[in-house]
Amino acid sequence: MQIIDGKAISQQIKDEVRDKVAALKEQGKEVALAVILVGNDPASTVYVGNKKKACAYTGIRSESFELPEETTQEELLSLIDDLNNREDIQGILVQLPLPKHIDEKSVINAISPDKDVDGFHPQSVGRLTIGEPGFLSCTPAGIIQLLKRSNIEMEGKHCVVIGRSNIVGKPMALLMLRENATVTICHSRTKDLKEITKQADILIAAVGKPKMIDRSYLKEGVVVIDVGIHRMEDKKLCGDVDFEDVKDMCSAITPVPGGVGPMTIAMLMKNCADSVSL
Ligand code: BQF
Repeated sequence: MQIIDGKAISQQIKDEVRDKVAALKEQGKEVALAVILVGNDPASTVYVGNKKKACAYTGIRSESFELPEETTQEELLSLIDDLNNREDIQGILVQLPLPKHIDEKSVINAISPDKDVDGFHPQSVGRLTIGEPGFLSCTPAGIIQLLKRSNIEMEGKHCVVIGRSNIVGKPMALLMLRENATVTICHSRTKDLKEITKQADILIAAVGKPKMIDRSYLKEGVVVIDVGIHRMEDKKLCGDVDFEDVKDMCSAITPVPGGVGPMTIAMLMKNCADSVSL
C-alpha cells in the first residue's frame, strides 16, 4: 500500500512555480494575487494564511484584503471591480464561504475571467467542459497531479466521484473524463451507493461527512482520494474516509492532513503563474 504524499508533491509543484515566477521577473513581469477574506471564520483564516505563505515561497506578491463580517455585497463588488481594472494584479481570490448576506454567485461572476485563479467563473467552467485551456478549479486539478505524479494510470479505469459540488465533484468528473477514465458521479440521493463505489478502481470521496467511507464501500486494490477535511473533538483533522479501517485494502490512498489539501494550495500558485501567459 502506497500513501500518496501530497505534501511532497505539492512542494515539487511550488518549486516549479517559483522557477517560473523568477523567470517572469527576469522579463520584467511580476505576478501578484489579491486575497480577499470577509469576516473571521477560523478555518477560512487558516486557509488564507496558507495561501499567503505559499505566495511568499513562490515569489508571488500577495495583497491582502481583510474585510469585516458586515461588509455589504456592493462594497465587495466594488473592490473586485477595482482589482479587475488594476494592471498590477494578475489573480483575484475571494475566500469561500462568504457571509450569508452576500450572494456567492454574483461575486464569482464579478471576477474578470482573466484573473479567475480559483477557476469558479462560468467562463472557466465552460472552457473546462469543452476542453479548452483555462483556469482549473484547484482541488480537482491538484488531484489529477497527485495521480499523475504517483504514476497512477487513469485511462480506461472506473473512477467514482462521490459529491457533485461546482468546486470539486463536477470539475473532478470532467477532468477524469479528459484523462480517458470511465466516470460515475454519486451524491446524497444515489441509491445503492456501496454497489457503485465497490466497482471503483479510483474512488474520490468529496462527501463532507467525517470518516463515512469505511471498507464496506471498497473493493480490494482501489485507489482512494480523500477530499474531506474535518476537525474532530480532539482537534485532530480527519477526512471523509476512515483511513485506519480502509488502508490495508487500498493500493494507494491519500492521508488527511497532507494529501489533497496541500495540492489545492500548490495549484492555486500554478494558476497565478499561468495567469500571466494564459
Ligand atoms: C493539509 C477548503 C473546505 C472548504 C473551503 C493543507 C489546506 C488544507 C489542508 C488548505 C480548503 C482545504 C481550502 C492541508 C484550502 C484546503 O495539510 O492537509 C492546506 O489550506 N486548503 C480553502 O481555501 O477553502 C476550503 C476546504
